[in-house]
Amino acid sequence: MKTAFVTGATAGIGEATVRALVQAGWRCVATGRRKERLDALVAELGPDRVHAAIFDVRDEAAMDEAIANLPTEFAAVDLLVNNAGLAQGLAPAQKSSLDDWQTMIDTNVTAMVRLTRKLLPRLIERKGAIVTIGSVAGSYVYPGGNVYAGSKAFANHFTLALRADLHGTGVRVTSIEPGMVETEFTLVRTGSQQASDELYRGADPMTGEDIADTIVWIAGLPPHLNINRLELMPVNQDFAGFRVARGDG
Ligand code: NDP
Ligand code: 8X3
Repeated sequence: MKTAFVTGATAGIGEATVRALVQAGWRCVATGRRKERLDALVAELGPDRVHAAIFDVRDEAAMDEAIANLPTEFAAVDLLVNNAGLAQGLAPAQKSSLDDWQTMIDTNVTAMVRLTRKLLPRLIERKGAIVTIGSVAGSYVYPGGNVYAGSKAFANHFTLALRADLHGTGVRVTSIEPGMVETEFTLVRTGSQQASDELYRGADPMTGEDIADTIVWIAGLPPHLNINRLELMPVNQDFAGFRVARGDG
């Protein structure tokens, strides 16, 4: 049985990915800060299939401890799903909070590259795979996207750069770049369930399960085949965004 290491498994895309991978025959290390949610996943799917690693991805010592304490049967990692991440705020750059910006950089960029670097030797040994959840926000900007968009452009591009460095190792690397997925993402970003409900209302957004199924499909492809980038959107969202500001009001 193969092992996946899925970050951000307490909600949304990550939680759905753990369920879908287990259903497809994988065992998973499921990470996140909310212990009760990870405990519930273990209870639902079984301790032989899910190991809960409770840590804040921004805390390097806690990350090291979680990796060092992996039970033997979960320690040989075949698939890393770099999913944990967040947006904070939608204010324009000139009104944004620097603390929010730092949190996004620490989580979406620093923690993601750190964990990837720490797990690379295991992934190379197993000729495994890395799937990073970037975003369309890394390719198409929108007002208030600022540092979130920048962090996801980094995630998208770092993932492609990994492909180059891992040339010849047999490790497959994929950047998944979704548009609107209804999860806790907008609740976290805005702090408002109402704002979240309004954003998704009538849009028929993608679900965590949609992205999870895509990850399972990619992870199950034959070892000679690599999906480099995959951009997904709900049919009701598109990427046309040019604007003109006129001096005459
Ligand atoms: P959710 O808010 O539903 O889930 C985010 C997950 O990330 C949670 O499990 C959360 O766990 C974890 N996480 C956040 N910060 C930390 C931290 N400091 N330490 C450990 N875990 C952390 O959002 P999504 O499922 O939507 O987001 C998953 C990924 O998908 C993110 O990288 C996001 O940028 C990306 N994405 C989302 C899109 C969307 O429209 N929803 C579209 C494109 C990309 P906990 O809080 O328990 O620690
Ligand atoms: C999340 C998608 O469009 O809200 O990465 O930025 S979007």
